[in-house]
Amino acid sequence: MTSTRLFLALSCALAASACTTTPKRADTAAPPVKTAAEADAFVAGVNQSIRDHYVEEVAAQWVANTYISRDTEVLESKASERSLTRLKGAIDASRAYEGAAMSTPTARSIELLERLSPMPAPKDPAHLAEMAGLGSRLNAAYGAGKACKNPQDEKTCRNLDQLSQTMATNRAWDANLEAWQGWHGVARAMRPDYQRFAELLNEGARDTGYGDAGELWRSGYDMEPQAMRAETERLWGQVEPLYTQLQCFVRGRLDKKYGKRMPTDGTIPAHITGNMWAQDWSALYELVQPFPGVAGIDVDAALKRQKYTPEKMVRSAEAFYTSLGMPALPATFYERSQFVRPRDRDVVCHASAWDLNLEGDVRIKMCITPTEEDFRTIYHELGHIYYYLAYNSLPPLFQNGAHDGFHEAIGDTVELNLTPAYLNRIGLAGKTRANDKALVNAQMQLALKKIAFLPFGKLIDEWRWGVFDGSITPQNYNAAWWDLRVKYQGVSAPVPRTEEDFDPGAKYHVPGNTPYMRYFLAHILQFQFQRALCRKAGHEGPLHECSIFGNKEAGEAFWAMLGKGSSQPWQETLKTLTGDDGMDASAILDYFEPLNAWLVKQNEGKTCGWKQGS
Ligand code: X8Z
Ligand code: ZN
Repeated sequence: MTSTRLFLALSCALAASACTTTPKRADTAAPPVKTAAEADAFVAGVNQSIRDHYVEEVAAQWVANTYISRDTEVLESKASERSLTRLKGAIDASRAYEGAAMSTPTARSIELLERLSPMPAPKDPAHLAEMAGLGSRLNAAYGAGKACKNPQDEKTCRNLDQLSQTMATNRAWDANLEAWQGWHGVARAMRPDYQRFAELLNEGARDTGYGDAGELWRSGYDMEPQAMRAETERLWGQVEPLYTQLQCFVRGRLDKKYGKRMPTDGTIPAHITGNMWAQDWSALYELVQPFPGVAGIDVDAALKRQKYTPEKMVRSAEAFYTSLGMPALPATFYERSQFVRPRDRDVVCHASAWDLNLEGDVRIKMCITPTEEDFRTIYHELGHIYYYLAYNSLPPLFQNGAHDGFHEAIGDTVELNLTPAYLNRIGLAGKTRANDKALVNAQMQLALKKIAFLPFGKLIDEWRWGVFDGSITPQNYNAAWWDLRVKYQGVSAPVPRTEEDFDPGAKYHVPGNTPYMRYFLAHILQFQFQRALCRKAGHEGPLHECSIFGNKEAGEAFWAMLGKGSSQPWQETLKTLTGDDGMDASAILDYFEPLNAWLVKQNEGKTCGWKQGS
């Protein structure tokens, strides 16, 4: 699985020469010099050990996520404890190779080892066990979470799907507030566990040689951790003006609808964005559509009308990938995946993609309903699946994304090709006439997903980095969370919050311990990838009109990139596909220029932006 607690693609800069040395640590005594052959053998041994244990460990995770119970939680946490202990042993043993001459792939493998897990292991075995136990418990608590009017009566409970559906389909202020408060109430109980969990992650990070867990997470980008932080600032600076325009326009429409109930500080209350976390505003399209008379695209209605089953939705997404020349999914994918929410047990419904054996036993775990949102998420998940398949022939240590943002960007790139013309071609949209108004409508629809997400994508880990480095303390977990929500998103809490609340825990990736900056990076990268693929496909004209459906040249270049896994610094991988030297928001900005121009005009004379700090 891509967001697993076991494996994570994190890598560090290495010279591109054929032979290099691993950096020496100042605090270690002079080690006996190892030969390059010994280093190769060490790495081969680590790769073999990963293969030997992988199936059992991931099987435990799979059942813990698809059948939540006390027992599967025990199995998962014990498997994770053993796995992290072994990983720790390998990391410790790798210190003997510091300063030794070795081949570039071997040196890179050793570097990757340290950052393989976002859950670094404390030296103290009791603490390691405690950390693994908390990780499993938090994950299960999220998966099994329900908001109950009467906790004694199951029938009064609603799970996340049901609460989310209310928020997406019902525009009534009070109904949305009830759903929002219900789910955020679930997270309160996670607070003490999370606090302890964060302490243990930090202990593990320090025992591995990092200042704190955030520094370890930021070290996975082939650059210094502080340069990585600066990079996220730089990218945010590029896209912030576009986000501010969107926020301003959407807030104006919400002001019209909700009148006096709206705050006067320019922020949008989190519960009326159509999404539990205010990270995707697609559900507001009806309310904000620029040209109401001009036919928009209603994929939701088409999926329902045509009685799309979950499997049919998945096969439709698969057909896009195979049209690019990528292989058909193995039969076991359809036999073993979880497509729907089981009727009789709790599961973690948050969508994920898994590789159960590093050699083709790939699966997704979702709770699919016939909605456009789920249809698009399937494309996203298949991006992970095709990445797994493309790099399955590499050694396990290289079976990861070039960086974790790459992994998240693959399916999203393919999803960008769901243009009105393509949707028409597969029968999910009528014939749309291309004109300026239809274009602005279509761009608004996409921006409510892709642009609205950007500040959210950035702030989650800004919060966790702060928790890990101590600048956010348990006494102000929740207040700091809302400071960031206001600062970046211009989204505010709909009702007063206190430190009894633990609103970050309402978002899967916090109890699930999945680093989140990857999604911010992916939202920038996917437009870079799309621009490059469209060039390969010979597309001329504006980027938003391009669909690479059926294009084998683009497919080949894409597949070649996936096949590199994490075997080289991501900068090289990016350059080969795109020619770009680094991540850059110019592609996303170019893409949305028609909408941006329209928004700027609409917002003329308005005071955009919002007040920060209370
Ligand atoms: O978690 C996901 C994927 C699984 S890797 C469904 N995403 C983020 C989220 O839901 O918060 C995709 C977009 C952002
Ligand atoms: Zn993903």
